[in-house]
Amino acid sequence: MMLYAVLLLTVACSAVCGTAQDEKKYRHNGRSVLEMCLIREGCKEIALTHPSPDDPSPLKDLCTAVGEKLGALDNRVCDSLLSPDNANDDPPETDGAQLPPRSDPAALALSGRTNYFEDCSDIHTALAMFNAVSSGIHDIKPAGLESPISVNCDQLTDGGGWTVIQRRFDGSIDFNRPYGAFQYGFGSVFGEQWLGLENIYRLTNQNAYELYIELEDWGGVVKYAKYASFSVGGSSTYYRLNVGGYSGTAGDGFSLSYSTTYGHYQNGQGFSARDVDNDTKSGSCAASLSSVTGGWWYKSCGLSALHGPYLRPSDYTTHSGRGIHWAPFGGPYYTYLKKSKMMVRPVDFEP
Ligand SMILES: [Ca+2]
Repeated sequence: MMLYAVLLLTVACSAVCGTAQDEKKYRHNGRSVLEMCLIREGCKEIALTHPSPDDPSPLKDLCTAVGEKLGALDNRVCDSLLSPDNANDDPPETDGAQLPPRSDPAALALSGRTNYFEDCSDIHTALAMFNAVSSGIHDIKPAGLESPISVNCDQLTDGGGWTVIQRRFDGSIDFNRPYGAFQYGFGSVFGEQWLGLENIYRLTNQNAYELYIELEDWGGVVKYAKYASFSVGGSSTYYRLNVGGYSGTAGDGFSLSYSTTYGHYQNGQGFSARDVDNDTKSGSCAASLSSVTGGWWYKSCGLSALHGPYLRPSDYTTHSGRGIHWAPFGGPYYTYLKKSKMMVRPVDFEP
């Protein structure tokens, strides 16, 4: 396609294609004039292939956002730089099929397989192309989903590229819900949210993913737990937890250091909620008021439960049960934390 053709010209045409005077006049955010011209060609192609305002190409939004800079480019300069006459006589060895797909988000968006990015790491790559990396809300469509979903992208934490699957920070959303609610998600991308097990299953099974959990207590202490591998199984497994490779400062709340025969080891457990009991305890961890509560991957029961009631310090009594709970966090608030955020990213992501 056209975009590949112009990208190939990048290989063929060295930096000497433009004059020094042109470089100074048209350079933007550290990008060469040629790069800016290539970006503009990509945006033009997207405008042609996705002409309808209702046709959702994420790159189209990006092109609009940088349109003013692209519009300042001199057509004659771009035409000259992109002219085949400027290409080397020797054609480049590579061809489009050999380019790594993640290096060309425009081509990905145009591939016809989907107009959407698969996750926030792809969006990071696309934003980086425009020197416009920032966190924000985007529509993505993980492989296997029929419709896009709206998600928060964290492009700052630990190099960015994270798709947020859960966040709680003010207690505005009730997390005491039945299994079906956890299955399909609730809350809002603009506030507290649970993305839904079905979406998380699709998201974490299109690639090898890692998990980052950020937690904050009522004293303002922020800690994290990172897992080098994370996915959930499909509905027939009750969205079984597959997690491994802990590192971080908050401690391992999935208790992977315990023996698999011990009651706390949560890896491999199906998801439970107040009306569906997949734990190994007599009675239900998710429905218990005296211990942990809320939908989660329990065994008997475990060291974590991030979907308990939203308890402020003033709400907490010895009889109030546990709220947002991550036992190894430590400190006075570990059983009723103030904020939690869970997010996933492909393990091969490179900021
Ligand atoms: Ca049980």
